[in-house]
Amino acid sequence: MGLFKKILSRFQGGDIDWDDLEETLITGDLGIRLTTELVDELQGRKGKLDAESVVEACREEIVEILGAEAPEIPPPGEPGKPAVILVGGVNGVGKTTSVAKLAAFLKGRGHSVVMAAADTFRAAAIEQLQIWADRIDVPLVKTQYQGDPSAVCFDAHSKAIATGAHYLICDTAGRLHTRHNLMEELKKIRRTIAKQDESAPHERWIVVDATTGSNAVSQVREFREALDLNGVIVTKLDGSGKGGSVVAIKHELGVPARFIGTGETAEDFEAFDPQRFVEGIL
Ligand SMILES: Nc1nc2c(ncn2[C@@H]2O[C@H](COP(=O)(O)OP(=O)(O)OP(=O)(O)O)[C@@H](O)[C@H]2O)c(=O)[nH]1
Ligand SMILES: [Mg+2]
Repeated sequence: MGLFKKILSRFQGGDIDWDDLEETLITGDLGIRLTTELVDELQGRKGKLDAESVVEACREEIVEILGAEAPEIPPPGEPGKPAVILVGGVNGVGKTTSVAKLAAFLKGRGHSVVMAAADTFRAAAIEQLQIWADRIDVPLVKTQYQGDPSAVCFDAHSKAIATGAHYLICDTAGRLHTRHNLMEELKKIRRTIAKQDESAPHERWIVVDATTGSNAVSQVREFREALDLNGVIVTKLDGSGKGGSVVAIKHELGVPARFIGTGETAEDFEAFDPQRFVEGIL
């Protein structure tokens, strides 16, 4: 049951139980800070809110945080100057799958795409992306296991430039945001990509798992520090997680959601739409 339907059913016909509302919002992964702000704001409003209007008010507040307009799809690069999308995140959140889905999404819009297999750390990772590359028919640049991830991205960037591709999407190894040396490696990948185009990577995104809850905020905080993030992909929204953490992420860290993953196939992927997202969690 959606977060807000739950609130509604609890308050049906009665007064609003603010503690209950607070608990529901926290359970929905909006985080303590945002929840407290939201509840204070609603309590401070003139005129009595009833169960219906408190849900509507929450909905409006959340849409306002997310921004009513859907964030733009990254524009394609010019020939010889591909748009570069660097994708990071902690282990197992869905980075590789999302890179492939995004490649298929952009290809489906008529663009040419190159992928880089810069997760050289996990033995099966290169093979995993190669299988995707064959399936969606997108060229992949890779190296051997334990190769240098920065060098793979550099080579892939060269190839994307030489072939006039519109986009380059770089997959990276899962890394804990608390591991300093691994975060430094990510910065190095970014600097290496900038060598052939100082404006690249244009998009620096983190993938977060919708079922992770409020730890997602700390993940984004650390990756933002390393990569100056400008986007989030939220995966596994087909599972039990409502993805409320993206509201806290936008509110506290200013990093907007860009795409969502809703399953394991290439089609289970769409551009983030704040209005629809809020309907979904309600
Ligand atoms: N249900 C569901 N499963 C997903 C989604 N995205 C990814 N997965 C699954 O999650 C698992 C991990 O996905 P990967 O793409 O390998 O994750 P990763 O972040 O690249 O993992 P590492 O490279 O090991 O850090 C796989 O079984 C995927 O099929 C999604 O949106 N919904
Ligand atoms: Mg991976």
